[in-house]
Amino acid sequence: MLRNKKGQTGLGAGVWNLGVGSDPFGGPVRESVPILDRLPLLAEAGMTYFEAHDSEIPAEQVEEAKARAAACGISCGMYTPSYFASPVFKDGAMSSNSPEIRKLAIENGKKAIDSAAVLGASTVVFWNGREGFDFVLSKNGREVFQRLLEGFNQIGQYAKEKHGGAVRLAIEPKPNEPRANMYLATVGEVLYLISRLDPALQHLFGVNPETAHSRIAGLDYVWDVELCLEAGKLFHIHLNSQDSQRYDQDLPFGYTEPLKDLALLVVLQDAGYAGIVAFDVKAPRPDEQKDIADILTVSAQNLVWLWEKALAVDRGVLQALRDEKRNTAIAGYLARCLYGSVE
Ligand code: XLS
Ligand code: MG
Repeated sequence: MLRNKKGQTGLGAGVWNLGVGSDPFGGPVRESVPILDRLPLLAEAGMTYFEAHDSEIPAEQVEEAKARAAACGISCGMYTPSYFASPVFKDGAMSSNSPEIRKLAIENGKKAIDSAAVLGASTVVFWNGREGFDFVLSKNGREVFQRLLEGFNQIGQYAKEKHGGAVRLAIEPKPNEPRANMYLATVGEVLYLISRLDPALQHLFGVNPETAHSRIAGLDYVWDVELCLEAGKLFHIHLNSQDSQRYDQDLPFGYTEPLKDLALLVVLQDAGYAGIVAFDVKAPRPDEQKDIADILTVSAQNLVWLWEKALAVDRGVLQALRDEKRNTAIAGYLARCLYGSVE
């Protein structure tokens, strides 16, 4: 629980965070925990909300998942259509060159909204997955943008008519992986896309920034989140860490850049962010089966510690240093708040 937070104070995590440890170079190293058996593991790790893809908890299973989650005291915070796992989406979903595949992607998006409503989740995330290209000119980028507009407009219209805005839609940017280049690569690109959607639907659309994805793009995640907040579009957030600009690592939150994480929490507190704070992390390959949830407990512990430290940051001191144009001293003050001081 995040003390003095506005709105939802519990933490969330994905059922996919507790995977079998496979990577592009090797298969599973742990037994696969059946998806619904991961719900009690998330609850024991201190999560209030679980998140799942339609490929993990399909529409036919949502009632059962809801009951299993309720039995261990958690609920669905976010649900999301997988636009990456099935071979049918190997060259994109809503951006595909094939009209049948685009249609299927839109249908899956609508179905995910219905499932989210049954689960009681207020947010459906659209991660760009395989929306992208490995070779230039394999798709016409201008047409792709129109396809994305058309797809999201149709999905937004459906959400509005069927659920009257009870389910909000958050697009999650990522610059690469699994594709060499991905459409909707950055927060700025997603905000631009939203600004081009049907004005009557734009209020349903927001962003789910992920700290590591900004880092993979070489961007600063504090500014990315500030930009979402300024636009009134921070609908959800995925926290994790990234050890430099390489492959997507999904390391524990608070691990690589604690000072920047502290600053991020100051920003969220000052903006009165009321939505769910969730982790998108990955149990590392070497971790034993019995320790599979360490990635969550470490992330949660780091977050709670940093959240408390962020509450203690004296905003008056920050403002005074800003007024005095002492930028380096601001860095020093944050470090002092983080590391403490030896008097
Ligand atoms: C992958 C994404 C993914 C989304 C949900 O990099 O972060 O896990 O959060 O599809
Ligand atoms: Mg994510």
